[in-house]
Parts: sequence; C-alpha cells; structure tokens
Amino acid sequence: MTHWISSNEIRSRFSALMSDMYQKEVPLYGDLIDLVKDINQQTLRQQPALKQQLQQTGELARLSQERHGAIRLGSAAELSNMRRVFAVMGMYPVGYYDLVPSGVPVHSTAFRAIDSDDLNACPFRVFTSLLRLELIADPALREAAQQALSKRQIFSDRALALTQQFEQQGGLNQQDAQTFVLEVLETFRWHTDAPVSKALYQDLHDQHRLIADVVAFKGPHINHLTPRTLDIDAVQSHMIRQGIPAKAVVEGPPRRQCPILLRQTSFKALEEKVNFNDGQQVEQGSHTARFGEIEQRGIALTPKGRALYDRLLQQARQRLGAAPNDANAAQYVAILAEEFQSFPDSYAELHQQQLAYFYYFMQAQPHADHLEISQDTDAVNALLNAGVLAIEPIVYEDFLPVSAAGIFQSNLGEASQTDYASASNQTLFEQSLGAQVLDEMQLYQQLQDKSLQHCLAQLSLSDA
Ligand code: OOG
Ligand code: NI
Repeated sequence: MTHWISSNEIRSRFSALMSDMYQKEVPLYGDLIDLVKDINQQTLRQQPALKQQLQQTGELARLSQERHGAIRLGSAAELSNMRRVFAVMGMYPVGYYDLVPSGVPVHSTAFRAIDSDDLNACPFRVFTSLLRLELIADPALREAAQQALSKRQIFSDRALALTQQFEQQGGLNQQDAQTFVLEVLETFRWHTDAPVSKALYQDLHDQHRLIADVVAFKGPHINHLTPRTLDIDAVQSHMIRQGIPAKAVVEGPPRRQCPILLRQTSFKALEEKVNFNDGQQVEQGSHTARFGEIEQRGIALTPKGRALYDRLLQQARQRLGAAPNDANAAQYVAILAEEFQSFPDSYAELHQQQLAYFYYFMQAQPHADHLEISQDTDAVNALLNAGVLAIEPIVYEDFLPVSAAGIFQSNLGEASQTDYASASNQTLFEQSLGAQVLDEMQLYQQLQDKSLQHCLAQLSLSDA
C-alpha cells in the first residue's frame, strides 16, 4: 500500500524551506529570527505563568517555527490555483479582508490550518491578496496590466500536475511530496528579471506601487515572513537601538496584561535591483516591496469582543484626527491606551462577559461533587468557580484589516493611499477563489465547544 505523507508534514517542510529561502534573500529576516528567539526565551523565564499557559494550549512547542508570509496575486486563475496548492499542505482560506476602504486596491484571505492539533503541528499561514485591477482608472493602463498578467504562469507544470495528482488520489508519496514543495517554492522566489519595459513599470508604479509589484514581475514573490514574539515592545525597542528602521506605530490593540488579537510592526522595505526586459531592450532599475515584520498574538475575540475592539480602535483614530504616523506616534499610543481602558483586562472578566474564546480543561480533581454537569453558562461558571474546570485563552490565528492596511502602507509609502469608490465584495472574491472562505468566528466557537464537551463527558463518566 502506498504511504501518503501527511499534509501537516508537507506544510512543515514547505514552511522551513520558505524560511531558509527568505533568510538568503533578505538577511534582515535572519537577524529578526535570532532577536525574537532571544526575547521569547527571556519572556518565558520572566513569566512562568505564560509559559505554563502556552504549554497547556500546545503553543509552546510550535513557537520557534511560527511565522506567516504574504503574497499578492494578479488574477482569479492565480488565486484559485493557489487555493488548490495550499490545500495539499492542509491550508484553507479563512476570513475575508477588504482593504479597499483603507485605500489599498486588494481584497484578501489567509490560508492556514484549522484544527488546533494541525495548527500546533505547524501554524504556517499566508496572507494572500488579490489585486483589484478593475480599480485602475486609466483604461489603457488597465489593458496593459491585464495583458502582462495573462502572459504569466506562476506555477510550474510539475507543481500543477502534482496538485492534481493529490486531488485525484488523496495524497502524495514521499518522493512526490518532496518534489511538490521544491516546485511550489519557486513560485514565491524573488526574480531580478522583470518581463516588462521600464516604462510600463513606471506607469504602473505611478498608479500605485502595489500594482507595479504584482503586474511587473514573473510571480508573487513572498514579500515578508513574520516570526511570532511574546513581547513585541521589547523586540521593537531592540530593533530601534540596532538602527533598524521600524515603523513608528505598533498596529492593533495597545499593550495589555492579557494580550488580545494581534499586534504587529514592520520594518521598511528593501530596495532591490531589477533588470526590466520586455524582449526588446534591457534596462536597469530598482523596486522596493519586501520588508520585515514581527507579530505578537493574543486571545481570539467573540463577535461581541470584536465589536468592542473595532469601536475603541475607531474612537482612538477619530480622536487622533489623522492616520497614525511617525509624527503623531506618541500621541496615538497614549490615546489608544486611554480608549482601551474600557476593555476588560483579565481572563476571568473576558470569559465572564463572553468577550473572548477559551479552551476548557479539567483540573486535577475530576469530581464535580453536587454541581450540575451541563453546558449551560451558569453551570459552567459554577464548575469554574469550584475549581473543577479551568480555562486557557484560544490564540487568535487570523489577521486584522485595519492593521494589514497599515502594514501595506508602511512599505508602499504613505502616498499610496487612494479613495476608491467601491463596495466590499466578498462574493466576487469567492468567485475568484473558486470556493467560500471559512468564517473564523465559527472556527473558534467550535474549538471552544469541543473542549467543553470533552470535559463534560469526562465529568459525567467520573460522576457515574
Ligand atoms: C500584506 C500585508 C498584511 C499582515 O500581517 O497584516 C499582512 C502585504 O503587504 O501583502 O501581512
Ligand atoms: Ni504580515
């Protein structure tokens, strides 16, 4: 019988290869990994409770290999093939992010594993954006962009053939899996040669640097790879001391006792040499798109918690009266901290007010005594209060649209913010993708429910 390599194994191999490749392409990324590793070790030494929490949820072991990447695609065909390729690695599209309201002409999803065991085996995720060419105002330029995109094939024939083989037979053997990861890696590689004229690149660039970044190149080069830190402020201040040009403002919620969602900061983009070659003449130039980023992840919020987050963030930005930037950074941090004072900052309160998602665990003594064993909120709270059950935060595995727009803008230049008159279009995105995106809230709810059911079943057994 043929032995299939698990999707977790294929994803792990691919994630490791990608990290090796990006370290060679962007040496700053290697420095970042070392720094993040040091700070993580230090944080775990200083915060034994955090270490215990991460051990309990299974995140501790995955931390050193945890990273996300980002790519930008040019057409529906590219996006739907990308979905098929990621499925081989056990990565599925979760969430819809519309960046158009923030002035970036893309909409996006994140490909990632879904079950907690799979996430803990390898949490590699890729923020994947689709360029909305229909938003290019100039019809001639739009046509030229479409033509350039229609000529490119971002996957090798072998990568597509192996993807189809996986779909038909339900797996890949050892040798095919190895060929697959190496072939797919090529899609994400940086190419110094761009198959368009320098003039077309410049025209696209003048419309929006992002459009040039997608349309003028052979494929969707990975534009950053982001390690996960346990203390983003510590990493940020180290980087600034080392002279690395960090973005002034950490995106997302402020620093808290109980981290929520996602905090991110990025480092200015790299200028890289490019040979423009449209088949007629070769011209030298340069392009800046690739950058460094770090992230700190906190607890996933329920729809109620998320609504509160969105409201407080919006209030902070309104009070600032401008987009956060280098000049108003200190003021923004102060306002943000003030606004978020109304966001409860203990796990007990977050749980009690149903603002966040939690895993339930059995405490050492599985005796419910005279307590009711039921998933009813009051019953569960009584079991928690009696120390029969315990909770641990479910980590947020996804992204944030306002933060993502801030990350895009910091490496595309602030000037690249445009007002597009266009509605959010999840249906259009899903048509391009060839599938529906999964609802991240439902996934967290399922993880929470499953852990509670598991505890209640054990309690019923020991009670009987
Ligand atoms: C993606 C930016 C979004 C994040 O971490 O929010 C992102 C891009 O620049 O292509 O990676
Ligand atoms: Ni990112």
